[in-house]
Amino acid sequence: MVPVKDRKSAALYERASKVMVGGVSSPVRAFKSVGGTPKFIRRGKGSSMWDADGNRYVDYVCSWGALIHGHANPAVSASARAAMSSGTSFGAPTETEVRLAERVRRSMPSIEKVRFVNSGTEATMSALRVARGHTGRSILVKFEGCYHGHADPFLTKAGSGMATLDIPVSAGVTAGSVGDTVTLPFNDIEAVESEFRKEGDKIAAAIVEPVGGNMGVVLPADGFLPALRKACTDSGALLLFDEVITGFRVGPGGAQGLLGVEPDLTTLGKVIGGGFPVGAYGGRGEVMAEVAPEGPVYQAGTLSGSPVAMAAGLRALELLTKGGYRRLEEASAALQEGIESGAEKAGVALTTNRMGSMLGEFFCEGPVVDFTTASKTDTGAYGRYFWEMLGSGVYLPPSAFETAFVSLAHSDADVERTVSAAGKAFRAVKK
Ligand code: HOZ
Repeated sequence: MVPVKDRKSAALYERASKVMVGGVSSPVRAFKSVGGTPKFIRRGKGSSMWDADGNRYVDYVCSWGALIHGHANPAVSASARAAMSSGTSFGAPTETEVRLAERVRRSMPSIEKVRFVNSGTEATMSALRVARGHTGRSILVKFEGCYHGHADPFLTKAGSGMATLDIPVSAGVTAGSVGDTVTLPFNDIEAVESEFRKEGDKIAAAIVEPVGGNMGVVLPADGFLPALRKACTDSGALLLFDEVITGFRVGPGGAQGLLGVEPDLTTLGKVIGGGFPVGAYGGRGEVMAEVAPEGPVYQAGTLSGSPVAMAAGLRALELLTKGGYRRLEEASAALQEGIESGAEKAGVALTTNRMGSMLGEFFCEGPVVDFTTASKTDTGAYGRYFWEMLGSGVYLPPSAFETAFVSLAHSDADVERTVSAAGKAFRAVKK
C-alpha cells in the first residue's frame, strides 16, 4: 500500500478531539470501524477531493450521496452565490422554495404538498408525527438495518452509524420513546403480514427505505414493497418511504418512480439540497393538511426553506436529465463489474448490490437481502480494503454499512482507476 501522508490530518484530529466529540460532527466520519483516524478535507472539485496533507482522492462518499453532480459544480455553486448575495435568510417565504416544491411535485406525483426542513432526521420525525396525527394511532413499523435519522423512535436496530458502531439501541432513548416501535426484518413479507394481522388497527405508519442504503445497499425483494403497500392500505396505516438517499438519486421519481409503488408520505434530503443542509417531507394533500398552519400537527423551523439551499437544490435538480441518469447507470455498472471481476480474480468472497449509482460491497458470500445477511460481511476485511483503496487515492465510505455513490462528475478514467485500485486492494486483502 502507498503510505498516505497524514501529518496535518493527524494534527487536526488531535486538536479536534480536544474540543469536538470524537473529533467529528457525525459518528461514521470518525473511521472507528475501519481503524486509523479521519482525513480532514480541504477542498473538492468534480469527482475529487483533497485532504489537509494534499492527498487527492476519487470520492465515492460524495457527502453521503448529496453531491450527485460532484464537488463544487459551477452551476450549483453560482446559484448558491447569487442567492447569498441577495440575503442568506429571511424567516419568510421566497419564490425559490415554491419553484423547488413545484419541481419535486412534478417529479414525484405522490407528493402533492411538501414542507421543507433542514435535515433528513427532521423530515422523518415530522412525517411520523403527521402519520400519527392523521391516523390517531401510535405504532410505528420499521425495518432492521434501515436508518431514518436520529430521532428517538427510530433508534433501535438501525443501520448507518448504529450498525457501524454496533449500538443496538441508543442510550438516552427511553423505553417509552421506542415502546410503540416495532422492528421487522427487511424483505420479510410474512413478518409484515403477521404484524399487520396482529396489530393493524393500531399501526400509524410503516417506514422503509425502499432501497436499503444504510446497511450497505440492499434491494427490495420482488413483492416486498407491494405487500407492505397492501398491508398499510388494508389496515388504514400510512406507508412512509424514506427517500432521503434514493430521492432524485436512483431516478427523477426516486425509488417509488422506479419500482412503481406509491407511498402516502415521502421524506427527502441529500440531492434536493445541492450540497446544502435540506430535508423535506410530503405526501397527499389531505394528509399534509394535518400540518400547521393548515392543521394541528405542529412542526416549525427558523432556517427551513433557506434561500441559499433552495437555490442550490433547485439548480441541482434542473441539471438532472435522462441522459445524466443513463450516464450514472453506465458508469456505476462498469464500476460494479470491474470490482466484482477484481475480487473474483483475487479469490475474495465479495457480494455487490447496486441500484443505479448506489453501490454496496459486502465481504461475504451472497445473497445479501437483509440486515442479518449484510452483517455477515467481514468488517475487518472491509477495513483493510478501505485503507488499501485510500492508499491508491480512492475514498470509500469509512464503514462496511454505508453506500458508495457515483456522481455525474466521475469520468470513465476515474472508474478505470478505481477498478485497478480495487484489483490491487483485493490481492492485498487476500494475503
Ligand atoms: N447519514 C449518513 C449515513 N447515511 C451519515 C452522515 C455522516 O455521518 O456524516
